[in-house]
Amino acid sequence: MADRSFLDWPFLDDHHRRLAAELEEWAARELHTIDHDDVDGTCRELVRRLATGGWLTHATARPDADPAHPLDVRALCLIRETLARHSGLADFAFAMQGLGSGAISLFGDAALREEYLPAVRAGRKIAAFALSEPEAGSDVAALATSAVPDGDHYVLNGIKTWISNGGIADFYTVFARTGEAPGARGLSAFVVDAATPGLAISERIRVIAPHPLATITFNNCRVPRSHMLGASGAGFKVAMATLDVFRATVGAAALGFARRALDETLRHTMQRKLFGAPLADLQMTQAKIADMALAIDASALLVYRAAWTRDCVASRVTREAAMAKLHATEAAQQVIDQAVQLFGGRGVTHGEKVEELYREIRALRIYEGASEVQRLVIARQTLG
Ligand code: COS
Repeated sequence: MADRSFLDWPFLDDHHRRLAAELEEWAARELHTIDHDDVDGTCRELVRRLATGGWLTHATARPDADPAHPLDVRALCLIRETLARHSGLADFAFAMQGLGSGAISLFGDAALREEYLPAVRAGRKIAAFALSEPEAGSDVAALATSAVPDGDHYVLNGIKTWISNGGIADFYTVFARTGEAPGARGLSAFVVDAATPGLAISERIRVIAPHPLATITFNNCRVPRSHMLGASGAGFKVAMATLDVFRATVGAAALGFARRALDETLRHTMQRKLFGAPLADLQMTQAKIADMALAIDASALLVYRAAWTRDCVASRVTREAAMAKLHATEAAQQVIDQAVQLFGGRGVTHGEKVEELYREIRALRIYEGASEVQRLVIARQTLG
């Protein structure tokens, strides 16, 4: 059982502690029968179960939320950490309901919030975040998808790729160039229903840890003006502010994967005999376990510091969120790699949890801002 002492840290309130305990119980009961063969079907089923369990209420702004703090970022992190420890796909399903609707929670007007957020909470609509393009992933200001005003609509043309939930989403938060100014100042954000004529899934993408992912094309896709999020030309800031919230939660998911790897390692090294004694008796094993435990605590401190800062101190946590994501994802990769090493041949065998974690963790160092982007962000914030 993963270390729970972090729940007593002052970053968290009692309602977070109750939430963590309830989710732990729910996850142990509901997530052990996840079928990974039909990934789309499994994700739909997970969204349904997460909705029934009431967990998706935390993925969106509550109707009565303080406008300055529409999301409880500590709750988001606790939920992602816990789900990731039990099932990578359950974490994915929860996270995408949050990220895909995040810009609506943060920037949507009353009508958009009312139209989409209750449906996301109830699992009736699956959400997705469509930012990356074939020629613009890290450099968001270079994105080329265009949105041209035409009466009461904008007409979208372009390609988005590596879009999580692509193919199963009911709507996409899409960032496109509206051209008010060059670069970052000429983008806007839109909510686009998947059934809108002109939106097509042009390719499904298969990845090392399977989850729904696709390339989407927009061909004269007409989106009502009322579906714009925030002001026209403010799309870059909408994207960045949304990522500021969700990057800390990516760190939390990485933390969940790392804790699971440590749990698996402790069980294995205490049972497995080597040279007539448990593997855990070897000092070389103990050095690895010490490094793993230390990396996990350092990640947890950064993740919950970022979440607490967003909830209680500052509306902008660019630096804290970047540090949390960078450290937690890179550290989790190391922790899981050590776990695989200690499992030996079993560690690279399909069906072993550590083998699955080894594949699951890799994308987290890339999506929602690669580690190199996080370093750039931290350096800029530090240089002032
Ligand atoms: N919150 C609010 N505003 C922000 C912001 C944030 N976190 N970050 C930047 N801005 C504002 C800046 O203040 C600046 O505003 P002004 O024009 O009013 O001065 C504007 O946005 C442009 O910022 P900046 O000059 O830093 O933009 P860059 O083009 O240099 O981009 C990086 C910076 C690389 C950091 C950005 O493009 C990024 O985060 N890229 C990674 C994107 C990503 O996560 N991709 C994965 C897709 S999602 S799976």
